[in-house]
Amino acid sequence: MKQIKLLGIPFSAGQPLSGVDQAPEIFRKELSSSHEIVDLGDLDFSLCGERSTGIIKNERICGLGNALISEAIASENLTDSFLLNIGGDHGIALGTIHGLLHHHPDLVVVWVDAHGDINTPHSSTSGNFHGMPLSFLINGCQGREDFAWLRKRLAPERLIYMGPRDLDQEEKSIIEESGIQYYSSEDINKYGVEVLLKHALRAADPLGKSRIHLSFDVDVFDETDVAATGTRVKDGPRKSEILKLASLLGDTGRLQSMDLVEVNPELGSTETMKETIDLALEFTHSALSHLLVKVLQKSRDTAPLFLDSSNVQCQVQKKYYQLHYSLEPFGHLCHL
Ligand SMILES: [Mn+2]
Repeated sequence: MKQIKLLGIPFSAGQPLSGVDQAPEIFRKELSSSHEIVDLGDLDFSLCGERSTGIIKNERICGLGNALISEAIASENLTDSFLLNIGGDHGIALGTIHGLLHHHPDLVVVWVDAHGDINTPHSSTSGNFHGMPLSFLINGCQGREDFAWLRKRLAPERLIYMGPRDLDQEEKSIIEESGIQYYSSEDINKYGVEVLLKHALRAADPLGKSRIHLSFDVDVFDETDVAATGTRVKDGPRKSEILKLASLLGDTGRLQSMDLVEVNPELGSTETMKETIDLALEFTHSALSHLLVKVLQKSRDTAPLFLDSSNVQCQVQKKYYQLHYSLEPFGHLCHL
């Protein structure tokens, strides 16, 4: 049976607001009451540098922070495990996916988001790194020394967008030129996720053998449904379609891992903040439901008990990853 490993990634340097780093603690508590979780603890970004301005804001923290995330995931034993990464802003997906590519070089990534997150440092108008992780995954370090540790690349044909509707002009060109599969919020409402996902997975992975990573940004939902996130966008896809997308991915049997990002408990009223968290949880439960069924079946096999909070264990394996990157050994590999 697959176990769920939870990695807390309280990272907020990819955007300007505080609060998004508090999400791992909240979700850890909520999820461990309903799922059997192996808790890997939180990553610590305090040694990754100081906040700074520049073409990429907080560039060093974003670069070295993602090196830390990648190393933590690459060195984790993921055999028979589902990895749940809880951010944090979406900037963490550079590290999570880079780490996963170490285990599965042919990984397919389903990016569920209102945005493209594929700006280059030069095309970005804000300088916020959470709008750039995909450009580093696809293009490598782009001459930035804090990203010189990047080794793996995500092939554009293995990336699938679901739900975007707020892209910069240059992002549109990048997506078009790279031939990345793109299903907007409008497409989802028109055709439904089931037919789109089937088509997309067949194109990205014709043999149907690759593992799938789900990178879920809560801002994919309509702005009226998610008060507690930093960059809300109108004209979102129907809630039911996005929730269905999560369970369909689980049903493939190939979903290996998931990022849950951009929930900011400091935004919205007490009530609307809670609604955002509940919606993110509902999505996560849907993505994990195929695993939960197995837990239920197993408990029935072994004892005539219903699964309730009294027999769900939260196994805590706190690990403290140390940042052991220094820039020097990698500097020469970064083509400036
Ligand atoms: Mn995003």
